[in-house]
Amino acid sequence: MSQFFGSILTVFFIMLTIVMPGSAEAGTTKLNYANFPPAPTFPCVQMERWKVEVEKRTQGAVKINTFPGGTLLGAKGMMDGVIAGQADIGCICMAYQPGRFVITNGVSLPLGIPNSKTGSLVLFDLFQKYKPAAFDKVKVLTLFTTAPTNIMSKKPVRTLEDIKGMDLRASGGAAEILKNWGANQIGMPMSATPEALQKGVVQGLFSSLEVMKDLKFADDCKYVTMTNTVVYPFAVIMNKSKWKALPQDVKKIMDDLGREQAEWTGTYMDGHVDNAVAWSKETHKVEFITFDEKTAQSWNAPLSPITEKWITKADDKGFPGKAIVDDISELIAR
Ligand code: 3IO
Repeated sequence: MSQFFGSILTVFFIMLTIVMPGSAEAGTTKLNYANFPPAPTFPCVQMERWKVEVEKRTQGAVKINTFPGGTLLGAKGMMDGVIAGQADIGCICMAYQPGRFVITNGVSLPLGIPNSKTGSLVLFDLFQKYKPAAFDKVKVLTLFTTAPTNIMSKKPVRTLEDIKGMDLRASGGAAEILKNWGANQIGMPMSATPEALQKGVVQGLFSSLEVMKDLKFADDCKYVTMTNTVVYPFAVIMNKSKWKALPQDVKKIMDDLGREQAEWTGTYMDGHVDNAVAWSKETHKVEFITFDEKTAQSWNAPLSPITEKWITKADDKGFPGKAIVDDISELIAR
């Protein structure tokens, strides 16, 4: 008798799952998304926006659990951690491994990207054109860049003399710029910078200005020198077998979101930089140093060999250096 009721119950539950395919647990895919900097920073803001959009557009079939602040994977271990499946999705800054991501780091050359929206779309379209082999082991979900970089420092930097030998933090293409200005460039991820600034390991940094507010650098850095130089490139990557296992309609939703997310992030970044600049002036009395035309020229002159040198190095590694630079310039103009 109990066996009979057991069978009836089994049949009942099988029927229940058949008639209720959309029921809460059935078919829910859960994905872990790792990020290296603290939650208020722009890579995490765009992560939360992507999460909301994916959950909405898949009508709850996909649930994203976000891990800001390096709680699941840190800056340096992000790429290999996602390849190994320690996180399903991760956000990388390509500038932290310039030798590994040659083509996409081309956007960090001094070619005149004016803002984050342009930079993000240039990077996204460059990636689609070249499909760099460096990403063969992952699925790329979206890409974006920072706004152009400026010098944030404890002491004022008004002339090239002022920056000579100053311990300043930057990575990738931005690091090359600092070296050519004669600074003592120190490389480390953004996530390590607040402590380095507080301990006096560095006297400032070279990055986009929204961190003055988001990471409270305005507490230590009372001076900003406006150079509006290169951008930092980012990618959001997914474990390849996790991607392959997704239902076709979910893949399409994520693919369709890729370029839109790049543009959203760029637009958010540009607006947020403006906010952070106003906030730094008003609440922290930060001085913003701008150059007259003649001084600007003296700062641009040392940068002219950078692109040619990069082309030669890329060629040596088997990449079409000149074609990449020409494509970036053309994408910026578009
Ligand atoms: C960056 C990285 C993490 C959080 C906020 C940020 N704003 C600008 C960057 C660029 C970058 O990766 C860096 O190291 O300056």
